[in-house]
Formats: sequence, C-alpha cells, structure tokens
Amino acid sequence: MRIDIITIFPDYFAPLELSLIGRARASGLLDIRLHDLRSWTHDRHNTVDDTPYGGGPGMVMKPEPWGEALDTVTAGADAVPRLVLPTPSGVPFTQQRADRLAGEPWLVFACGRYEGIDSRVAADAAQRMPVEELSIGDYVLAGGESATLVMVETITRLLPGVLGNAESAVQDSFASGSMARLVEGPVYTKPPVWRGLEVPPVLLSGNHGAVDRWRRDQALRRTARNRPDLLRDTPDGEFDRRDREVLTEVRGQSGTEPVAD
Ligand code: 6GU
Repeated sequence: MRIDIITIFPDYFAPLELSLIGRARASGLLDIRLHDLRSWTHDRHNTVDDTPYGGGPGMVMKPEPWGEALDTVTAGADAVPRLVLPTPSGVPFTQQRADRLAGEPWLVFACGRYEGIDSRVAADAAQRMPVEELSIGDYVLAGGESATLVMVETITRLLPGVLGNAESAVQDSFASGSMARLVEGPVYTKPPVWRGLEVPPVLLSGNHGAVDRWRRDQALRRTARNRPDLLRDTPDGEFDRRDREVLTEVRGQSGTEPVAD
C-alpha cells in the first residue's frame, strides 16, 4: 500500500518510523511518503493560511498550495488515490471503515490546521478522485496530524504481514463481522500471583470450553459497564441463555467500577 501525507508538520510523523509500521516500510510492504505543504508556497513567508471570508475567528488554509500539492503528489501515476480529509466535521472513522480503506492500494491524507482547508480544495479534488472527510471522534484536535496517525496505524496493522500475529487483528475488540460486538475482557500473564493478586484460576485450568465461556462473561460485563451503546445495537438473537444471565447480573449492580472487573 502507498500512503502520501501532506502536512505543514512532517516531523509530526516520526512515529511512523517505529515498531511494526517502521518495519513494514523498511521491508517495502508499506510505502509512506511525507510532503511539506509549504514546499508548494511561492511567497517569502511560505504562507499557507488567510482570514476567513464572511468573518469569524481563526484562519483558513489557502487553496492554492493544496491544489498544487495534490496535483504534484497524484501526477504521473496510472492509478487514482483515495483522498482522506481528517476533520472533526467528517463521518466517523470506524473499524469497518478502516477495513475498507485497508483494501485500497493508495491513500492520500491532507492534514488541515487552523479552522480547516478552503472548501474548494475538496470540491476540486473530487472531480478526479474519491474523497472522504473522516473524524476520529467527538472532540476537537488542533489539526489533522494526530488523527492521521491514528487512522494510518489502524489501517496499516490490518495489512497482511504488518501485524506480527495475523490472528489478533480479527479477534480484536470491534473486529467487524456479524457477531455481537463486545469489547474485550481482562488479560493476564505470569506470574500467577503478583502483589497478592491471583490470576483467575479458570485461565490455568486447561479447560478451553470454560476459558472461552469465562472470557465471554467478562467481555459482556465490561461492555455492559463501559459501552452499553454497543449492546443496544446488538440483535437479541446474538445472546444465549448464559449471556442473558450475565447481563441481568451486571445491570443489577449499581454504579460503575471503571477499573475492577
Ligand atoms: Cl480528523 N481533525 C481534527 N482537527 N479534530 C478532530 C478530528 C479530526 N477528529 C476528531 N476531532
């Protein structure tokens, strides 16, 4: 997969040299190219912003550097990339959307700062390539850079060969599919007793059926406490008799204990 990132802060993306993504880049599995938007400015001060038409606070990113940047980055290729515009006004970036984007051969991320990018940039680009405005959550960041890091990590870890263990990507909390979406329960490793705290004995029992059931109980409990919205979206038919017992029990418990399970 090829990913181009256009930003006024290329240094913001140093983390993409580390760990799994860094290794995937070094091996040629991932081709990530960073571009400084200011290299497409022509004035002495490398200006990328201006005051908003209609008035109001803050500054807006000028269209000309963006137009030239996108023309240059997308030039000379047979393929057409998908353009991602990170913005708090976008449609929600979800695991399902990440799964779809992971199937694309070429993505371009255009990182806006200030109050956003002149809207004609997206309108112009959309005449030549698919464009999607994506938000990573209901809060406001200072710019699209950290949102782009989040999306690039979420997408690229799904690529064959990027994640160490191919199983874990499909098993995660929020892995898509038709099954009930539950967040994952607690995990443990050695030692069996640490600071007086025991690993739940069922995990040491060697009884795989009992382990699976216990894990599902824990996932249901944690989902009911932390993400009741996910359970409301799940059809009743997805729950067995034991699931309903667990949910009835946790719903009868008052207050939320954010850490304890
Ligand atoms: Cl994609 N950008 C900014 N600036 N703020 C956000 C966001 C994106 N997603 C949530 N908040």
